[in-house]
Amino acid sequence: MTKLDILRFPDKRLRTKAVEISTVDDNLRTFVADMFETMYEAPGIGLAATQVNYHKRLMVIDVSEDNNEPLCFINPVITHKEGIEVMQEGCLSVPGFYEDVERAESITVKALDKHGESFELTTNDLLAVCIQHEIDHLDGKLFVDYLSPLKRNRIRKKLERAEKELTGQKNRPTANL
Ligand code: QAP
Ligand code: CO
Repeated sequence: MTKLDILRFPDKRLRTKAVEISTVDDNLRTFVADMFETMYEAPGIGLAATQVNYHKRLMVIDVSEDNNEPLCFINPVITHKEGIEVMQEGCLSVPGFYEDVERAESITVKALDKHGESFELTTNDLLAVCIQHEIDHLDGKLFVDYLSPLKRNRIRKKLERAEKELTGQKNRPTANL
């Protein structure tokens, strides 16, 4: 089992559009297990492959209290959307920030499971919102894209500063005259 590194906004790699997966094999299942481990340890309720710099259409979700309802979606496609719901969202790639986002309240999604079997799921509320959030990642989209440019830039600047402090690459001038 391997815990994977999660890319953080505004990393450009989060803007990559993921490609479809053609074969579901043991290698992929190992990667899926690593994604679940990474998500549970974060802890988070959803993780898209894009966030761990793997640009294929794969995401894992578990919105249960006890982390015992793992859902794996390969090549997910939303086939139906209904209603509107505003929910406060966060993201492992945007740590520390939570904002209201408007999405469909109820959806039907079609995907392959980790055995390569096709399934369809109709759901609402948190799970429906989470599925839409994770599919956005596979298309290079983040929840901050739904916010005003002002809010988004504030978040970007705070995360850029935090990143510089973390890597010790703070670019300070040697002389301030
Ligand atoms: C997406 O997000 C989601 O800021 C999944 O410091 C979230 O798992 C969809 C997390 C809410 C719908 C509603 C965020 C962990 C986890 C943070 C997550 C943080 C630590 C976010
Ligand atoms: Co996210």
